[in-house]
Amino acid sequence: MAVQDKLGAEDLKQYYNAADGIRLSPGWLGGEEEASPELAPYLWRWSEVEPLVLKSGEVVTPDRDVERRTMRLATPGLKRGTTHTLIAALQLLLPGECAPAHRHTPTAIRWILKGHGAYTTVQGDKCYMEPGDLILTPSWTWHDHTNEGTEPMIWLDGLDVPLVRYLKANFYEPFPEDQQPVTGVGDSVRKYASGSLKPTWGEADAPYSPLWHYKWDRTYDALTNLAELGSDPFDDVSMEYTDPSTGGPVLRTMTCRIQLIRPGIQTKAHRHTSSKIYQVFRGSGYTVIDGQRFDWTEGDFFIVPSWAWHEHASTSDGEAILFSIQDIPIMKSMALYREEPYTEHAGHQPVTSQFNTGS
Ligand code: 1HN
Repeated sequence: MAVQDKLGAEDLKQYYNAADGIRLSPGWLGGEEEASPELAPYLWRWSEVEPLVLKSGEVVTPDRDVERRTMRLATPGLKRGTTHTLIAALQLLLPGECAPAHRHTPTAIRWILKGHGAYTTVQGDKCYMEPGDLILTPSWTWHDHTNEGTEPMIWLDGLDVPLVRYLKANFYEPFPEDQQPVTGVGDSVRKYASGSLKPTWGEADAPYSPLWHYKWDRTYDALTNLAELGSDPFDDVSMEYTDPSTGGPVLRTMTCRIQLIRPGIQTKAHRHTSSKIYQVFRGSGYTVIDGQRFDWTEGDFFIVPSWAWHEHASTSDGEAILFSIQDIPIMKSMALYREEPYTEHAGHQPVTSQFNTGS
């Protein structure tokens, strides 16, 4: 190396020792800075997850100590996270229970899986949860969950906790009462869910969508209408939930997507710089991730790490619907988002292995 030739071996050693003594590290000697852990894709089966989530009802009760009864999707290689930026957890709320009000800087979404008769209150707005609904809890908004029905309620929580912790910006505050005062019922839906119309007054200037409840019937209508018109080669009939005031993603750190894979469709492979957590809302099929085949069926969860090749396929006897959260908005805000199509083998990866739980 040219620089080293100028000093004798002894002087060079002294130089490095002196630098080390005052905590300077020569960049030209190589070595990596701290990096986030390498993640392998993973899949959780609903048939295995659901019984343990239901059983968690016998283990703890949400109160001011426990706050939330959640079971996290804990990816191998991470301590408690699901990807390096996001976590997903299954939350169970039994009839008559209330998960008390609080707020935190991490942003959350709820993707409702099972049950009826429970609601989440977000900043005073009571949102009744039905399967297939998406409910947002943007950064620093008050939220509490109550089940006034007769069935156990289960939903998926998605949060950007690992990212916010890494950025040292994690703050939390409990609300003085278990429930915050209710100021409206479904008001964000009534004001903003029409999509193409919004009130002329009270312009929201919050850094997130003023609509925070996306009802399943509208979502499914949108998907089936789009299915008649077109599709994406990598994701088939794929839609992004949007902030009606900007047309952009619903949250600053996470975007939520819903995609319908028509019966018998196999998409082409691509990769992009975002991490993704999927829930199989309906149907069955498989996803090939970096050459490994992950077979999935209704209710399963799986992750696709950043920059991993992936392609999806549904079985021929029915449509499949995948919900996902992805950290694309972070990557785009830093101009770090890139995407690449897989060009060999007509766009399909050779399958070299098959995922089994515990493998
Ligand atoms: C949280 O506040 C909720 O409010 C759910 O329902 C899951 C996981 C990690 C940190 C905070 C909730 C959470 C969470």
